[in-house]
Amino acid sequence: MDKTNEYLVNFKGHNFVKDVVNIEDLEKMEEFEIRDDDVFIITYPKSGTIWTQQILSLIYFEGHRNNTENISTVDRVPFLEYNIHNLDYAKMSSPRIFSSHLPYYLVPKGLKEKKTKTFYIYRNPKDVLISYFHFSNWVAIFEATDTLDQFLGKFLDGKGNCWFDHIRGWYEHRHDFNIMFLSYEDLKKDLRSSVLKICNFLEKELSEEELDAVVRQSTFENMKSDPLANYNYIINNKIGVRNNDSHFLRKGTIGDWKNHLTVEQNERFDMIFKMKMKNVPLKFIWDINEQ
Ligand code: PPS
Repeated sequence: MDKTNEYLVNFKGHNFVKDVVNIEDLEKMEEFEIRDDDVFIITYPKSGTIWTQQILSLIYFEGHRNNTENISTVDRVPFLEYNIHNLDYAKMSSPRIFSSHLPYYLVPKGLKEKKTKTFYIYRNPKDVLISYFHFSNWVAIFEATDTLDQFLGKFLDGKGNCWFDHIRGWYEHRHDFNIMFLSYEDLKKDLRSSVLKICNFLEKELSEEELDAVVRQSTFENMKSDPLANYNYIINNKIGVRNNDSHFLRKGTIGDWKNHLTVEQNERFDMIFKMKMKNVPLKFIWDINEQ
């Protein structure tokens, strides 16, 4: 374990947020006991984690299990490596759903038995960058960055938490897992079809009404106004913020990067994207009007 800076700690080449990670959990991660009916959501930060947490928790819990209506999404679908509420994962009843930002090489090895279903949700990295920039400057446990240009430099350099390595690693090792790749933009462009694809992969059949309910409760507007479906309460009251004007669900759209990146920054991004994403044939959508 290396010391990286006052906000981060590095474990086996990957940076973790110091205030919310427990290194002992990371040390035991490889042996973490997986159940066949567990479900995992894997994301690089700011790629649609909470959205997928909400969708899966609605598919699994609403109407299917009692007494979950007052539990926040983050506790229904906890983060494997950031157990902020000290839940006893071994005692959770099945099916358990976990989310994680871990790179492929740090996840529990039981996932490689390929019984457990895993989703990899990805988002075009220019929107990830902008979302991450705002988030880091808002939440006190992250390192604030003065300018977008500095943040862009760190993002493209990617030391310790590289978007390019994360997605490439998961993509190139996809055959080791029972995994489905789905993009944030797919969810945004056609939420209903995406929920259906998710249900198919999970082998879950919902009635039309149940499907409608999942879609209705997973829209940006609904989640933004539902305190259980966004982290505003936890972040504002327990984690701490630098300003009170932001929200976890900020814009929720495709192409916000166009409002922030200069032509030069965009060209720099494109050049590195082209180089680092060679032979990764995943489709990216950069604009809300793109098909
Ligand atoms: S985190 O911190 O990694 O868990 O963040 P994550 O949840 O992955 O990403 C947050 C961004 O996802 C957007 N979001 C949504 N967009 C559209 N519809 C819905 N329902 C939705 N829910 C979350 C959220 O607004 C963040 O993106 P930005 O661009 O900052 O708005």
